[in-house]
Amino acid sequence: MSIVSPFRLALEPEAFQLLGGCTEILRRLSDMRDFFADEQAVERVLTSDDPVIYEFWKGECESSGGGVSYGLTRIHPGTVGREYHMTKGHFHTKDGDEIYVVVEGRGLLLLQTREGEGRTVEMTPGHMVYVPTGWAHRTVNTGDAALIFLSIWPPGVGHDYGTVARYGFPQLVVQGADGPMVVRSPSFQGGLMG
Ligand code: PAN
Ligand code: ZN
Repeated sequence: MSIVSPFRLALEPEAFQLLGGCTEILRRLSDMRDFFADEQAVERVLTSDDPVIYEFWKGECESSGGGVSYGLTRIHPGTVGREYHMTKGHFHTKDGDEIYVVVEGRGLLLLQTREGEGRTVEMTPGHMVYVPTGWAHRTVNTGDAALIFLSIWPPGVGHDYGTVARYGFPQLVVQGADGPMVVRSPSFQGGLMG
């Protein structure tokens, strides 16, 4: 039986960076070719730059109680074409619920089932969002500043990015004349995924 000591951690990228045992993952635009809708816009940006779209830091506490996985994500503000910066998004490969807690910034959480049912939830500081088992989730930064959020999920839950790369989400979040707009993705086919 492993014994885990209690600890406290600031919800800031710098604190997670300094934490021993935390893994840092950096997603640049070139890593996200299959995820943004406007392929021409992606290639246009990549001719001169390969910006970091988001970073996340994740750790795991192992204990006899089953443990817990946790991560802090920072999505930088901006758009690719008209689509706002976002995470790749994934299904969990095993059953496992997740909680997101918004620390700063503003955005939208896109959710979908394997049957293609979509939901959109606002992300604002001081709020949590529950992601039930079976719902793929992608976070979009619709603000002018970084969107930072904490996520907590059960250890051993794998991340399936391939299904999202192949099918996309039903919703696209794009910059409109009066701010962010959620529109139906023209390439989304629906049907059973995976
Ligand atoms: C989050 C995500 C994190 C990065 O910790 O992994 O926000 O998004 P992608 O994994 O889609 O690149 C989570 O949902 N963990 O399960
Ligand atoms: Zn997840």
